[in-house]
Amino acid sequence: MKRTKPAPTDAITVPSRRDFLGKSALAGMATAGAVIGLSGCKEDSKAAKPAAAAADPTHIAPGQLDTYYAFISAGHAGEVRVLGLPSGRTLKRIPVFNTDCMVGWGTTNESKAVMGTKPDGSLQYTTGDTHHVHGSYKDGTYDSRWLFVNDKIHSRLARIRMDTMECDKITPLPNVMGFHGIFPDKRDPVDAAINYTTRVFCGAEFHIPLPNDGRDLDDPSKWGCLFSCVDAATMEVRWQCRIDGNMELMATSYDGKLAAATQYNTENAADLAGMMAAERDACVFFHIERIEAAIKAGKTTTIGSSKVPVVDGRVAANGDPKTALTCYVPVGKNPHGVNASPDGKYFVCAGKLSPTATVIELAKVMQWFAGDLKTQRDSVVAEPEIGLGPLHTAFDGRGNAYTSLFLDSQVVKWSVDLAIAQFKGDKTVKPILDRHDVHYQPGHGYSSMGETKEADGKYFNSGNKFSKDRFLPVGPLHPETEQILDISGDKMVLLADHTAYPEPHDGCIVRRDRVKTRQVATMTDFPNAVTAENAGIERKGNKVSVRLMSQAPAFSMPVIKVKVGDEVTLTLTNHDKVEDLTHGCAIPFHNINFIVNPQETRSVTFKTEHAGAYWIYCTHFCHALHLEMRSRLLVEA
Ligand code: CUK
Ligand code: CUA
Ligand code: CA
Repeated sequence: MKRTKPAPTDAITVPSRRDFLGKSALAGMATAGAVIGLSGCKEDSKAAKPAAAAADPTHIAPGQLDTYYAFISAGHAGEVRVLGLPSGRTLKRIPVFNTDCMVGWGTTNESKAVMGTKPDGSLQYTTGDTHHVHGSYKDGTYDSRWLFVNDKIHSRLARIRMDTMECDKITPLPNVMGFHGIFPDKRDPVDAAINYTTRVFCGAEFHIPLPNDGRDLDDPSKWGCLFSCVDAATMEVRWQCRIDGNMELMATSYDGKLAAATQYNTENAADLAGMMAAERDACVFFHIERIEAAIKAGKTTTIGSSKVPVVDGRVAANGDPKTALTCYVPVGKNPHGVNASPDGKYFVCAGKLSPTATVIELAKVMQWFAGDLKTQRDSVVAEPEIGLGPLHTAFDGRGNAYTSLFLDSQVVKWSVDLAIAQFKGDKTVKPILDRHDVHYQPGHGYSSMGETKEADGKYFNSGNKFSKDRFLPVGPLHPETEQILDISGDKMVLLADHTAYPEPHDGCIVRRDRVKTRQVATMTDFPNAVTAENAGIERKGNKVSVRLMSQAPAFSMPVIKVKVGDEVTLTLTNHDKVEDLTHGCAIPFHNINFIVNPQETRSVTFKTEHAGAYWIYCTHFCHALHLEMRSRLLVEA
């Protein structure tokens, strides 16, 4: 398909191209590049300079700090990244489902315990696919407690401590495959003792036999998908709800009453053509209070060996709105994202295969649950035509929505109120306020504080799936682009491109005062801390415990003697208190490499196989005598 010039900003009707649901277009999308416009590169549609153009806001002068953190999922790299915005500088990579030899994630016993091991002590999985990362909430905004992120490959939910920005817990979801959408609950605290987000809601994209133990392999019509609720504090799966169709993206309401997931496969089909058969798909809403009451009342089953209680949210079991646990609201064909507006009133679903966004009013969904709304579809209050391939929507807190258009390679700004007025029949209004090209094929776009009640409408980050000509080429795989736009004015202004190592999906942009970190740990928080009193070597049979301290520029033992065939557990506590004074610990030919930050303790366990001398050395430049910071591991035959 040939790319046409970007539509003028007020053009909500470019009907010939935007009436998109022809079979051939769909087939083209299914089979590859034809529709995604891979052929041409294009010029920026605007040459406008930043509103406050004298100083480029993305240029943070030496010594100055960014005003926002951005926490970004890294797709099949399996980690979470932390950027400073507006500069786009990378501040940190947080290993989660992947391994990382900079910190020793996947090497230390502590990280292995979080990641999960097989009976032989090796890691169960070393891969992950992180798509959605969200902070925990209090009073409708970030509370600096945790981040949550999904793993689509192995259906696990990870929690990251915000204070250290390290993963501290990973929970597998039972009977789930393709865990994709997540959203923590945003409700205000209902109980003084629970002053944090208590639930994380998780959608499953792939339907599977339940349980997946070899049964029903030839009959996908019997397969199912479970919606899961995880307790944020304990990270245990509280309950699950079986649904019809699948779940992709998730959103939660600000009052804690509703969670919802988009469904592109209401058909319950097992092949591409089948998944595109229906003219409409759905956004399925969960009535959380009723589900939790049903769980309490024991109206549950269990599946396979899982003990997690499961309620039935399928259509057939939920015919009466007044008792229904779920409400399936019809939306555009094969939708993608669903996002909550910061005023708490609406969820916006992006059409993907329909050139529309669907605005659902939450009060009307609650009306349906009360039996006071005729059909589920009556909760839809707007469905503006916005462009081709809408995927995700962000908000500015001033009533405007910003939707990424994958096929058009644009971000479109539109007014939610005007879209509602148009839907009511006012033909004079034009909901589309602006369009801006991005480079190229955007996935998620997210705005500063846009997923909170404090949405401030300053910046929008567009996570683009293709960068093509935007950077120096580096072989077949290009970096992706993250483009930051100034959305504070009437027109969007592109401020900067920065590279992103593949493949970023979603992110959240958090005002820096909403993030509280600590730079130096407390030694007593580590039960295995090594102190002057308990340092040294201890042998029990062939198990040797080596308890070591680091203080620049030395390890506490210059010589450590063990024997071939020993199982050595080396525990290292960093006794330095100076901020940023991290030591590393590498043991050549033993595959050991990890760091200990000030006042932290980490341990590793390894087998000695070959007699010889091995220099244990510090890997992290810590002192003028860093290179001299070594100990001898002597392995005796
Ligand atoms: S999905 Cu990645 S671009 Cu996993 Cu949030 Cu839409
Ligand atoms: Cu310790 Cu380098
Ligand atoms: Ca479908």
